[in-house]
Amino acid sequence: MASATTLWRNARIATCTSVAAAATAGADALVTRDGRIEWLGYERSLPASLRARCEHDSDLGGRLVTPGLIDCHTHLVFAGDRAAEFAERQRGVSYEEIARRGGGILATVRATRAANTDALLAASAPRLEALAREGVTAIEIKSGYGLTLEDEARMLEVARALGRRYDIDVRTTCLAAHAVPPEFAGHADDYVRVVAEEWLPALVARGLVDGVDIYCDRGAFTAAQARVLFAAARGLGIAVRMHAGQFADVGGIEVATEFAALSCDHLEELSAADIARLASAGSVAVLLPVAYYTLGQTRAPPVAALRAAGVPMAVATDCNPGTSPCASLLLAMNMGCRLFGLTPEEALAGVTLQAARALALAPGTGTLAAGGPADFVVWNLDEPHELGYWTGLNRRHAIVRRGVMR
Ligand code: DI6
Ligand code: FE
Repeated sequence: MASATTLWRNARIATCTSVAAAATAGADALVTRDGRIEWLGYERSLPASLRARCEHDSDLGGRLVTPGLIDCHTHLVFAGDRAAEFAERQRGVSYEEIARRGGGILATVRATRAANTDALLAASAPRLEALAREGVTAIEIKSGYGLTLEDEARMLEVARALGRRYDIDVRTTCLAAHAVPPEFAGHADDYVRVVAEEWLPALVARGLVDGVDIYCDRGAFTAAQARVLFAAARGLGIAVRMHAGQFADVGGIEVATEFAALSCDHLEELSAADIARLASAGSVAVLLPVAYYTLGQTRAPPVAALRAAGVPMAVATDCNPGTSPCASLLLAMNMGCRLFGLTPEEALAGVTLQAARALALAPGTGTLAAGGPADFVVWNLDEPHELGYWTGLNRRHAIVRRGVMR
């Protein structure tokens, strides 16, 4: 959509072009045209010729401006809920025990299969809407509650439809390797082979897949199974990512980094050798503090070691009905700080710069810089660290999407 040339002035702009640049305002004005940032800096140095071309002038009242937020790990398309399991867990039954009894992920698979596509969309929409209200302009959405070719396709179609409805950039991830469906009970290897050889090519051919993920953990899939899936993904030219180390280190990171995974996610159980692997592969560590909180886990990801090794760290909601019934990226940022020890600037960079990298979004996305997309959030706040500070308070003032305020 074309937009007029606009000068946005009197702002405190956290450009988020680096972690340090997420700590403080580094500009007070920007000029947008045709959905992109044409110029950014301090207004006093705005060239007169460019100012003369600006058709609109928008005074942002000294407010904080950040890039549009990016939630780089969600499972927000699903039907039903698992509040009854929450109640069971409150009585002392563990998440893994509930899963072994056929609850957990498979309970949501039953509900999702039973919902028609309209119902699935209607159930999922409020979650995306809540994230959008917080200034989320790009999001990753996984399949993984269908576990048949057609039900996985429906989930991915719903994810794409939600993106169109809310004008949000959606990246879809095939997570058919989330759990072994009842049709393949006891035959996980066969299931992974069918996903790799039949479903993935079919879903890719239908244009529904931007990335591939596998739940590689105790009680889920093995590193050897990840290798089979990732080899197929590579053959199709599709990027990979991995759920790893949420409960146990089962050797997944070695495989993920061998396939240059865009990200490895969770990472509560992560060895020093794997931190070095992430660093040399350039994979993003996606931290999911709300899942950690919901499950009452006690071993946080090794954030200090990840930081020291220079591994980029992103933060995401993990929005899902079992371990993270949460549709607030601001809350995830706060928990990333308080539970995992991130600095506020790491948390902000984690939902902008680093989240964009985890999704391999177009250059400039997740930052504010000349040439990049004009997607930004105007906050009723002064300083970027206030974003990680508040709990349960959304101070979004306005969202500018492709240069248009809405
Ligand atoms: N890790 C998680 O935290 C979610 N999936 C995954 O691989 C849990 C999904 C669920 O319990 O429904
Ligand atoms: Fe997840």
